[in-house]
Parts: sequence; structure tokens; C-alpha cells
Amino acid sequence: MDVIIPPPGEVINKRLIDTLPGGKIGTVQRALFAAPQGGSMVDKSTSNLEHFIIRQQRLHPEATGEFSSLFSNITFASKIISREVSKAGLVEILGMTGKTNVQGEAVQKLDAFAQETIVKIMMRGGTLCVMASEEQETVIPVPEPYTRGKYVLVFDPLDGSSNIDANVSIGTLFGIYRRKTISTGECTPSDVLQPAKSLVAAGYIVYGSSTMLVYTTGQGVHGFTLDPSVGEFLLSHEEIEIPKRGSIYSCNEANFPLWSEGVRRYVADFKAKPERQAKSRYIGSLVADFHRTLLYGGIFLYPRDKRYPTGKLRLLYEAGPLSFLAQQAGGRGSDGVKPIVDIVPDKVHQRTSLFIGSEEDVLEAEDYIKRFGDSL
Ligand code: AHM
Ligand code: MG
Repeated sequence: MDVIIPPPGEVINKRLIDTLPGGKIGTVQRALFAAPQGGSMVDKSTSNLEHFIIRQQRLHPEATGEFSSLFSNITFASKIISREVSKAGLVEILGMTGKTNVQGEAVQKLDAFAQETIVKIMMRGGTLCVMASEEQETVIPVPEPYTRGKYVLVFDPLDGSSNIDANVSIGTLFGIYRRKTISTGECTPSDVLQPAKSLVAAGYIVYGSSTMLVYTTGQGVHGFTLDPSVGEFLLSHEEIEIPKRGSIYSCNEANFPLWSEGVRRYVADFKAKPERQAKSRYIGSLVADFHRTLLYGGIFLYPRDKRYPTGKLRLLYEAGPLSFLAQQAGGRGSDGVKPIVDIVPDKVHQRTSLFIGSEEDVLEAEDYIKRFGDSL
């Protein structure tokens, strides 16, 4: 399988395509994906992820296949994690390992399993030079004798793990960068510490009522649902667009007294406007909360507070990839002041405030913070 990623600077931005004479990317893609006889569009029940990626690659005849191989390894790892998650109650895998991770949090057995699965599969894939994970303090270089590739993988193997034992949705988050240094030598911190706007792909897998993979390569956001009977991700959500404004706000409201004045006023006013018919939804699993926000609109916020003065969520492998996805779907990810995708991380486990979702809702939150302040 050969997938093509556009060279840096040539990522197709679907918002730009919207402005092209002749139409929108939806039209362009539908033309590309149409049956040769001009018949029906892709039959979703039989269009798997591999088919979809092959169709996308036809846009880029210069592809080497390295990216598609990388992507297929990620999906392979996610299927194995999904299998373990789905039978977690039946085997001795629920509960704690007895260790704590770099964030000082208790490591669940499934966290450790997901971490090991991804590292093992990706290490021997031949497409990466280095990885960075929430579960490991230092970066994970690909050592000899493994073949080193030109890509960098950042990931959170199992986000929302405090929900595991209660059978609540959890997920895997990932972002893929091209390494910046020459491709044969050792990787340097600059290969890993890149802003999310430099991502060549980002996505997540949510292990919920079904397992879904949602990703972007800068050409729209697409969702695939795992059909366990055939072991394939099938196209279920093509060209996801986040509504411009929503009625759902999603946050841990128990932190209200710990927030800044700007954030407190924003949330209070969001609820107070009758025309908005506000609803509150909070799962406590970032991937699941983001997935709902992407489909239904509204805002997810985890602002900095008195307990986490620099924010709780991680920039490199949580807020960054999701903000890139949100932007590709027509939404916005912000730290309350500026777009998350513009922030260059100083360190691997850097934390940030996060406001993400419908563009107008996030812009409004930024406006409140500007007007009423963000001091704690
Ligand atoms: P984790 O990466 O250790 O699972 O923690 C991150 C999680 C997110 O999934 C979620 O949005 C947030 O922490 C929930 O935090 P809280 O329990 O403070 O509401
Ligand atoms: Mg996490």
C-alpha cells in the first residue's frame, strides 16, 4: 500500500480548495472517489481504510509508500489495543500495575499494554526515527539494527485511563511529523518539539460503543468504524465538518472556583443565555469528549487553574494533534489566547490550557479571557 503525503508547504487545505473556482473539496473528492463508470459514490460498507488511503495517494504520484506503511502499522496496533480493551473485564488486565508514570499518575495495566504494543509495532516498522509518548519520560529513539525512517510519532497510548475500570470510552491519540534533521543520523530534540501546524497527520482511535479511527492528513477529516467481524476499519464518516457554533459545553465544572475570572464568566454566560439552550456533557476522557464535540459542535475546555497553573493536558500528543484535527474540520483549538497549532513545545510533556471545538465558541472564550483576564 502506498500513501502519499504532500511535501511540506503543499498540504492541501480544504478551506483553500473551497475558494477555488469549480468547487469544494467535497466535490473534488467525490469526483476522485466516484466509480469509474460515473456510477455511485464509494459504498461505505465496503470502503475500508486501505482503499480510502490508496484513493488519496492517487493525488500524489511521487509517494514512496513510507507514510502509508507507518499508518497501516498504527491501525494494526490500534486493532490489538481495541481487542484487549473489549475483553478487559474478562481477563486479568483491569487495575493498576503498581507503578506511576512520568506525570506521577498510577499506571493501569491497559496503559502499559497499549504503550508496549505501539512501541513494539512501530519500532520495527522502518518508518520512524523517534517516538515520544505520554507514558515515557524521555523520547524513544529507534535504535540499530532497526531501520530508521523519516517520520516522528508522538502519542498518548491510552488516554482517559481513569475511566478504564468503569467501562467508559477511552482512546489513543497520535500525531506524525516529518523529521527536520538529515534522515540518516540520530534524531535531535528539534525533530520532536515541533508545533502542531507542522503535523503531516494526526488522529485518534476511540474505544467506545464501537471502535472508531478519525484522522486527517491535511485533506479533511475522515472517520472509520472498526467492523470486528472482518477486522477492518470501514468508512463511516467522510469529510467531517464541525458546526460553527454549538450548544454543548464540556468541562470539569468542579474546577470552577479554581479558574480565572475570564473562564468563570465565559462558562457562566454560556449557560445563562436562553437562546443557546446550553447542555453540559463531560466524560473525563479527552478523546471521547473531543469526538462528541467534533460531531455535535460546542466547546471542550480544560483551562489552567490553581491546581494546574500551566494547564493539565499535554501539548505535544494531546492538545496539538486534536487542534490540528479541529482546524481541518473547520473548528479551532486555542490556549485561550492563541491557536494551539502555533505553539512550539519546549519540552515533551509540556502542559497547556485547551479550548477546542466550534470556531465561534472558541473565539468567544478567547474574547472573555481578553476582556476579564486569566490571572489565577
Ligand atoms: P490521562 O492522559 O492521564 O488519561 O489524563 C488526561 C485526562 C483526559 O482524558 C481528560 O480530559 C482529563 O484528563 C480529565 O481530567 P479531570 O479528571 O481532572 O477532569
Ligand atoms: Mg492522556
